[in-house]
Amino acid sequence: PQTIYLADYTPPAFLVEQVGLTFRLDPGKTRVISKIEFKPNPDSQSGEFFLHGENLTLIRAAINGQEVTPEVTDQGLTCDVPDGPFTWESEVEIDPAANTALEGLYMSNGMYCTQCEAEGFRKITYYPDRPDVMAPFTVRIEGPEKVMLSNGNPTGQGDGWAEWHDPWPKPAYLFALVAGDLVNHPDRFTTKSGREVALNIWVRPGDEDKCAFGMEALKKSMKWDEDVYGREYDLDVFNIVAVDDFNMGAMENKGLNIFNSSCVLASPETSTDMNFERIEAIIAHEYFHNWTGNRITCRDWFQLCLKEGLTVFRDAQFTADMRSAPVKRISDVIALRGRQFREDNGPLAHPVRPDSFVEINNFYTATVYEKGAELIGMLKRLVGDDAYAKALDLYFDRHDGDAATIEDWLKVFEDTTGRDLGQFKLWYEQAGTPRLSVTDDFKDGTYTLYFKQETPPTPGQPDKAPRVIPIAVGLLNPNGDEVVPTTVLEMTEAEQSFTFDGLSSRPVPSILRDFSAPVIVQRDTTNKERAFLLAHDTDPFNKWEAGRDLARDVLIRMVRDGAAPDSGYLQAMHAMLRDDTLDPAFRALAVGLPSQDDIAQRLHDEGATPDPQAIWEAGETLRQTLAQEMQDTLPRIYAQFQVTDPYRPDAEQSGSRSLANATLALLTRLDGGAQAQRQYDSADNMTQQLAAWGCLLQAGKGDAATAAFYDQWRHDRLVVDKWFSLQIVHDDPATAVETCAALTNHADFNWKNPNRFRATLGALAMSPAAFHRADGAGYALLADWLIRLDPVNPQTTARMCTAFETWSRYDNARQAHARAALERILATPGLSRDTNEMVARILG
Ligand code: HT7
Ligand code: ZN
Repeated sequence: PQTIYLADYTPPAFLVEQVGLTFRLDPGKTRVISKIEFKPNPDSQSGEFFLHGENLTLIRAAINGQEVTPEVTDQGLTCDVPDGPFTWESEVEIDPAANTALEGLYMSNGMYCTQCEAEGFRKITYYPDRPDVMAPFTVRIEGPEKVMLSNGNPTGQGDGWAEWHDPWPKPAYLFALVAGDLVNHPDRFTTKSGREVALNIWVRPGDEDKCAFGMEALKKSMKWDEDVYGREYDLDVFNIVAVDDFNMGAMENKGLNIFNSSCVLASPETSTDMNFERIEAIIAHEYFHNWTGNRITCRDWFQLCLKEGLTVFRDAQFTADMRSAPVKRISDVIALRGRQFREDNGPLAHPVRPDSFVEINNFYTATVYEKGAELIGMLKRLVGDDAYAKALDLYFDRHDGDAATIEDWLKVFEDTTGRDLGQFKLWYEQAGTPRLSVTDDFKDGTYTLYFKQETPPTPGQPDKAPRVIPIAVGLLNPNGDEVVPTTVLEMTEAEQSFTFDGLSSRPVPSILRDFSAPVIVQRDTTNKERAFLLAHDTDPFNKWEAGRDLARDVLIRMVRDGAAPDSGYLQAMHAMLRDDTLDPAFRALAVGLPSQDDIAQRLHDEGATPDPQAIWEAGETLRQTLAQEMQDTLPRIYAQFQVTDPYRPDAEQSGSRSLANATLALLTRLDGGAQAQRQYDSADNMTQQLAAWGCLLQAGKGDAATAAFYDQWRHDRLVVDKWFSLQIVHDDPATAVETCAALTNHADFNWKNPNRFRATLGALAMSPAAFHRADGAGYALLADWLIRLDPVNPQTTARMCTAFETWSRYDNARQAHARAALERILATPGLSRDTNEMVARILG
């Protein structure tokens, strides 16, 4: 397979002035007729006319009305063209019903649907399918479908046809078409300049009652983007469609966002509080792309973080404003460490802006998205809030309508602030998570912090230069008062120290407040100091972090040294749980343990070989001990945080439920599931029902609830996904592989549906002790299914290969099993480019 390099970028030979498309819909043989106005690009040296095209049957082609016979390959076509502007016409036939890869035009439950990012448009018609070719689109759809949608504004419709015009020049990856038997949940929004926008959420009949929350989220997002970024919506309609078969969460097509139904449909009975929060965030994310992604797009796919990092950052700001900022920050850091640090530490590590790829779909990663967002956060911290706002205004002014680069992005900050961001750019170019070692010293009233940064080698990048790291620091007195409020230290050297004068006693440092940079802090400290910070730190993130560090230390000692759970930790947690001055959502997060994967990574970093089963057992023991330590408190907290008001998925109520449910999980370890059974029987919302069922499963008392849950929800595909998942996630690791295998034989296991596949095999991959079982059964089962899925859906297959990315940290026997599974996948005849690239990189 061919590797594409950022360094090889050249501008397109031809630009597009206008696109006209006609679709004659038919499940097995849809006709796509295109009429495209091309003009030579004065910035290009090449005169070669090349159009991408894959899996297309060319019926006819013409230039300026004259039939032509292009040279066609399986990648596209070339053709002689006249000098100057010309009109290209083609007619192709495609087969949406046979398109199981869910890329291009495909069918989902009888509905036509598209997914064009990154390179799906070339499966619809011949076109220069690259993001730096932008054009207005006019689309006519012909077919018997009740609803036929495309981008932009509707311009006409009649019996069997509908026409749309999108005046905003856009790259082909933002094209969308949806047609089917859909019903809408309508609403309206008036923009700040008075434009009336018709809003619709389109769903399958029967799902109408699950749209209201998504619609509110959309209106809040529209208002927030006006208020905070001054960005107004720019079309007369904004449509969202829910689709059951979708490879990712959602897609920001101009004026016609397409959503995985799991990321938009919500009701209290069928969705958890976490589902509601995620839906709100994804709706905001896709909406915010209208400016950061659509109006300003990426020059090429290497610049993906330009739109994704910024849009993730914006959606995080939105959630922080709508809900609790500290809880959002803590949850984001948990996710970042769980997915991005893991990626940065393994064979798939790559820069936020990669410089080469084989298959771009493999680069929609936590590094591009989440680390990309962290870079924006650091930039904002370094330049300050006012300069950030000015730079963003300049970015929108200067680049509206452009296909831009990271250089363009950094330049607006340089021009706004006069700062040289050359060193900051390393964050985009160097892979790997910097280790920040910290030591300190106190003498004659002066406190000194010494920092050293080091980034381990990553594939293709053995040596790293020091980066600029904003380190937010506060200092506390031994009595718990803050003597130095949050100060941002700017580290630019490999080793650097900072002093604080005039202190009467040695302070306790609170380092990397609010997680001011995506680094791993390494500091020898005592559990006494951690407990002190847990009790006194004024920075909510570091307060939580102190508890997390304590728990990690305790777990590592338990696994590595066979130590008993530390009593200091137990007491600190107990005090925190009882502290009614703390937000319940914060308490729920603080009482949680670091993930098994986190412990495995830390042990590996220390040079030890992690044993996934021992890590799981230590977690179980620690939870059991915590429950015993808190036994007098748990019933009170559980009762105190029962919500009696009608269900609302807001931060306040969901915070209470999360604490009550965290307490229930501990209580279950004491009462064997009696309280969980009562909660299960009386639950009137999915958050309560699912939490109770999870506790029962964990306690080995879940059989009746498992059957009842299925009977109650078998008609609801999104709840059935939960039913598949939970049985695996809460199973004993000794039997979870067999449970997963048995579920793949269930009549409802539709493995071609990505949600169901992820709910089942993804749940196994997310359960470290089960997936990394010593006999290799977890690896073998996943490999079997990935081999089966690959010819049907390469994107989802390749994505799930990441389950193997940590394989080399385990013992020789496990490594041999994992290698055998990976090699078996790699040896599969006809393996997709997507999966081939992933497995080859994972094997190293
Ligand atoms: N920009 C989108 C990324 C995307 C995608 C979405 C659905 C299916 C396949 C996809 N490939 C890439 C989603 C986003 O980041 O907002
Ligand atoms: Zn996005």
